[in-house]
Amino acid sequence: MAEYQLYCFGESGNSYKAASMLALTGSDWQPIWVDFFKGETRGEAYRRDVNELGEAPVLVHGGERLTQSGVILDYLAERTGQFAARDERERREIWRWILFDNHKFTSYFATLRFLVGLQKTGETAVTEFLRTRATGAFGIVDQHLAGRDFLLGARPTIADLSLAGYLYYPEETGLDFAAFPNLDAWRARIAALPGWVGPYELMPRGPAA
Ligand SMILES: N[C@@H](CCC(=O)N[C@@H](CS)C(=O)NCC(=O)O)C(=O)O
Repeated sequence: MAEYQLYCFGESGNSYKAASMLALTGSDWQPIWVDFFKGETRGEAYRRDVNELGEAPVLVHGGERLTQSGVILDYLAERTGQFAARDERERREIWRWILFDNHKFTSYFATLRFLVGLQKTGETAVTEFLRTRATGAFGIVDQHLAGRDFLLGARPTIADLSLAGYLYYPEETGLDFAAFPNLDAWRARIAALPGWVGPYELMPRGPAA
């Protein structure tokens, strides 16, 4: 059995945040596929045995079971010493971006992609609202990245892996990356790191995918 087990599924960018960290750090890990589209995360057994929050990702490491991608990233940074903060100030800066990611960046963009790209809802008031909010969050990150290679400066950290989690999926969202040149160059810089693998190559997808 591998050292780390990750409950995940290919379409989940939150899972991908953890999976990409495991890949980029050369960790010994194996995915455990979660059948999200058949409702596994909403089932009683999953909430009882895997994650009471009813979400993926979940990282299992020996006797540890961790949930929330930010917590998993922090744990792996601490264990591997890679993509980690070098001091307390950096640690706070990393958490500032991870919290922004979870609240404003991933939350709006991932929901937009889920509705437009996966559920194919077409345009609605909800998708219009989400695209406006995602565009605002993208603009903030794009501006911050002007003159910086990565969120904290010259070196990539788990903050970058958190925010970039949903930026490699091919599904349509109606959001144009060309409008955010710093963000677009930054996601390419992350994809050029040694050991980087895209989400659908790294994590299993269901039989219907
Ligand atoms: N803040 C959480 C979000 C996790 C999350 O929303 N995961 C989704 C998949 S991307 C999920 O499992 N949703 C299950 C559900 O809503 O039923 C994290 O970063 O881990």
